[in-house]
Amino acid sequence: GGAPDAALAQEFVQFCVDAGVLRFGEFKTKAGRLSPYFFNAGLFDDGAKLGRLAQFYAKALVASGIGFDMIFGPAYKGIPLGAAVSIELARLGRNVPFAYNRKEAKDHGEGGTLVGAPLKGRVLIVDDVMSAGTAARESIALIRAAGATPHAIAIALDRQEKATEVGPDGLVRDVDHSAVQYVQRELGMQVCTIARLADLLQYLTTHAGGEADAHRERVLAYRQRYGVS
Ligand code: OMP
Repeated sequence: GGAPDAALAQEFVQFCVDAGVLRFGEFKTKAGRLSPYFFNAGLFDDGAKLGRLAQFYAKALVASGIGFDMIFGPAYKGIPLGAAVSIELARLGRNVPFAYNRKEAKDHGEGGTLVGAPLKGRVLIVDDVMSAGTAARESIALIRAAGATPHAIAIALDRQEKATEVGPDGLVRDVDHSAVQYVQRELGMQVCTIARLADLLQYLTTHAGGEADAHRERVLAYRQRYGVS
């Protein structure tokens, strides 16, 4: 784990802005927060962009030194990501099994919700973004239920914001740590991230002037409200 490589992170943020994957405006997150920026991995929408994205994940993974036995791509967005990263790692001489899940169980044919290699050993989850941590919790539960070990998570962007939890009263509340910090500290998992909110802010500082200044102000205000240190 650890902080992402600063130069790789800047290169990645630039790539995401150029591809229109990283946008500024007003967006509602899954946790119901009004965000001034949004990372839409669905917009890595051609072979060249997916290939380049996979290279970023692979570089960050190799640099992290994280060991794992197989890759799991959670439905839906993690499926092409996990596939692309598996292909890139195999190209680099590191061929590992790959699996993914369906959101709906099939009632015919192969049955079940898991597709691909059997889940076993130390599993690396490949996903797009971590915000409040709901998606990560679901993947971890699924891997455990299959009898395998959720060992590490690779994501493109760590939004570095407060995770949520369901209190004894059944209400969802913000907590003082991020989802990434939670899976690292409480679950003992390793997290590999290509870029974080801090890298996005660095990018906006480097590209100061014009629209970037206004974006930076709004992102700073958002971080003030929902961010963690
Ligand atoms: P959590 O499950 O709250 O960690 O949110 C992560 C998920 O939110 C991602 O897998 C996306 O589906 C979605 N998301 C983005 O894709 N990009 C963002 O910039 C923010 C979110 C989000 O809704 O928080």
